[in-house]
Amino acid sequence: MQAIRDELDRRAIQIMRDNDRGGYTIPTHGLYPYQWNWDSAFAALGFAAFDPARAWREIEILFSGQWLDGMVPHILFHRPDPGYFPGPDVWQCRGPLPSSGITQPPVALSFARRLYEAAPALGEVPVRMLFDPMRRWIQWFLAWRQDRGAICIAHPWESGRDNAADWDRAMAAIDPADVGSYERRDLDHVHAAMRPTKDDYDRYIWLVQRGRRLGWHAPSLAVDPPFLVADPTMTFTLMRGVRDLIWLGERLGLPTAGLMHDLAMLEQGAETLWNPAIGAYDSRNVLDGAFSGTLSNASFLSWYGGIDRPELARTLEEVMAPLPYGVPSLALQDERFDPRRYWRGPVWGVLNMLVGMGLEEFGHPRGAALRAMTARLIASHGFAEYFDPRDGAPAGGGSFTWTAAVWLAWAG
Ligand code: 2M8
Repeated sequence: MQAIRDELDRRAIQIMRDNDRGGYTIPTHGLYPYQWNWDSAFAALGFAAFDPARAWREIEILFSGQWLDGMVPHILFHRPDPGYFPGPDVWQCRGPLPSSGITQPPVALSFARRLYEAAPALGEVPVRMLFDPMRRWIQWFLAWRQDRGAICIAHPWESGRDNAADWDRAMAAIDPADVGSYERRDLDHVHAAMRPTKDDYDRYIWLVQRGRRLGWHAPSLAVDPPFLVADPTMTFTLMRGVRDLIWLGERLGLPTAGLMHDLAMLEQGAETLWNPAIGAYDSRNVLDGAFSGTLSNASFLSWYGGIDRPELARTLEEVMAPLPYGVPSLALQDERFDPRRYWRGPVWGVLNMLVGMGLEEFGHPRGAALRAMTARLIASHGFAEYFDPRDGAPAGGGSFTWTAAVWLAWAG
């Protein structure tokens, strides 16, 4: 058993090293050749297991792309690579580095605390350096992505759960007739049945074209937004991030004024995402006020955010019961469940980890079970991007950084 573990550790470390581009890590060769925001945060946790200084470098480079208004982009295009669409020429953003014009779930805030706790002497300087940038990112979320205290996405890519069923109705309201022609590159790497559809992509690109037209100027983008959905992924990862930043500030004597108030607001915001009809947290379309009625893996992030909810534990039991490898990105019971299509059914190591860590912190036995299931999944099916939740068949890209990181930081 120990020999198998050691071999998996070795393979995971090798994947992290192979995907290291010198201070930042790509998610996987070919399909995703740039630095992605939350992938990088997970990468940092993976590195922390064998090279803590390299772990901080990952986060520092991520923040080197922060915009003047506080946003930390979802992709940093350090070196041009024609193998990914849409690249920097399509986004046309003007940050300190070529980047996309949207953000991603701010797990980096919380993982910075984990890195610090693992090695406080090494972490003190980076935390002092990153503290104000981290605060400014939080303020950006509250200024430009907040509705009734919940945190919204202005593009499906912001949630990280790109084609989740959560956005179906909100996406249907967009008419992308004038999007023009473009060439997808993802289908060169992964079978179309495992990726978002053309209807999805037309809308993704149409939203990028709108942002570009408006110069990625946050106040202009906020006028009559065509897509704005309050999302449990964003709300709970930011809530957790604020908690962890308060913890770091108190520990190091850094200014935390205002953060308690932000936290209280996010806790109220989370209440607006509770959908009694599904007994779980749900996405809420800000433009028409309607819940999406979707049980996703993000529905169970409240423990990670710091909120325990007994009714939610019951719903989690129902969602996990028929499946062997954890929380699917869409419940099997949902008629839209599609076991290989990306965020519409497959199980993802990263989401299992966030849900599981939260449950473990509250002492729920399901947390340890989820960790064991994730370990079994990776041990038997490798370090894929995501997996069929029924039999664990690997799907999407291979040799994936965040799956390796989940093994090193949590499951293994
Ligand atoms: C996926 O998203 C990108 C766009 O950002 C894509 O499909 O091109 C998502 O799974 C996202 O959560 C992830 O950060 C990214 C890189 O792994 O890939």
